[in-house]
Amino acid sequence: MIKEATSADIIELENKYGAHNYHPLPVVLSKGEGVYVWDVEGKKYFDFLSAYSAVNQGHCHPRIIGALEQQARTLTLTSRAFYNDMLGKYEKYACDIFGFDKLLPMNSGAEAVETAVKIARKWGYEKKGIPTNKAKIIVCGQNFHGRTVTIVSFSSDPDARGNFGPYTEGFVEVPYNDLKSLKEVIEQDHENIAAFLVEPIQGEAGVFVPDEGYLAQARDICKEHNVLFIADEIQTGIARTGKLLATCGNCSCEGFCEKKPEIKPDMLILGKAISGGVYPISAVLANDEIMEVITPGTHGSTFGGNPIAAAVAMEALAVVKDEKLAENANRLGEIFRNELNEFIKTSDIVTLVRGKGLLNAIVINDTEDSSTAWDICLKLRDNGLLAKPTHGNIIRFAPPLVMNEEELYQCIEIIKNTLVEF
Ligand code: IF1
Repeated sequence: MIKEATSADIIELENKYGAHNYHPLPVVLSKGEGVYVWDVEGKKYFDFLSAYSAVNQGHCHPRIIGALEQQARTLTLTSRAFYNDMLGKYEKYACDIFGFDKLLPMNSGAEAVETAVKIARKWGYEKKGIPTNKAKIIVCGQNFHGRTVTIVSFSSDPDARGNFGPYTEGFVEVPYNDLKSLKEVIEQDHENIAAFLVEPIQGEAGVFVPDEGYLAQARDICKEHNVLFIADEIQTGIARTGKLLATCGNCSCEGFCEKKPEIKPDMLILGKAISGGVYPISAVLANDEIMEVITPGTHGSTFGGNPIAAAVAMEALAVVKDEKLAENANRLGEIFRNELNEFIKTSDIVTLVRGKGLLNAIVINDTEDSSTAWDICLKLRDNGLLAKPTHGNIIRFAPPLVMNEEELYQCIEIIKNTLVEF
């Protein structure tokens, strides 16, 4: 009888034949359904990472898988050399939901960020009149926007950018959540600044939620100086933070929004959960006066806007609306933070919990370089819940948004019972 490969066998295989660009938690998953995943030995876990907020609709959502299967057996890829019957429908559907004139379809998040950088620069030269090759884009310290050479050129993380030079020029860094610095940098050089690129909540940095009003006032400063406000909602978007988008501000619509939320960005970048984690899909949305700088031959991608992506994204977005995932994320996020804040009063292992909707993190009361957060995640795994530290002593908690209250309370119990062991 052929021995089934064990987790150890598979880890060894990946260690030998795979580049070591990750240090995964030692658990080997082979099945996912809703809020649950199973390892190769059949052990069941709550997924509290959701593939970095890509699986907001839950693992293998039947409606999204159905759309994938249906399109996959019909027409998978035409390239954009020809039209296909799915792309226009998807572009309209998404533009109506998010309130923009146009969508440029890409595949990975980083590709969409690169696309937004290219559009901002081209707009800067052709519409704002910035002298050629002088365009600057403002970014935030501790940002994470992807892993291409241009994107890591403006990263402040030495691991992400080290030894990948020479770096792309034209980026200026300001501290996150600091309006004074942003205002200063824009005022001293506004004629050369094309855009401000920002995450509404900094995910990888450790789920930093900016002060109330930061995004709205940053947006106003940009508008005042004809600087494009670009929101990278690849991680915070698609209902994760308790609203359809983190930049929906106080608007509580489920998309298809007639109102223009007060923080409406000039360019919106989406990825991850726009496909429900079923297929790599990303997009940049903007209005005509910005998107029209893109003309035939100035940008492209073999798979960008393929029929499967169009079918999957429409269904994944419909699920968000039909199952009221933003409302659920908002309600469950409140419960999660309240319960963890109660726990913190009686524990000295956790110093704080922060987040919005179901994008939360706890800060462990130990040094950045301690292994405590990692050890806690190993114990959480043993206790049936999967999460992973972001940086050092911060553990991110981001379950699928389809979780119900009873499941959430079970997870809170697992987390509390695990933390008391430290
Ligand atoms: C890794 C976490 C990081 C993103 C934002 C663009 C991208 C991401 C706001 C690029 C991707 C992933 C990438 C993964 C770790 C994970 C992550 F916060 F989500 F956990 F790094 F910040 N903008 N985030 O979060 O999208 O090209 O990956 O599709 O690279 O280690 P991508």
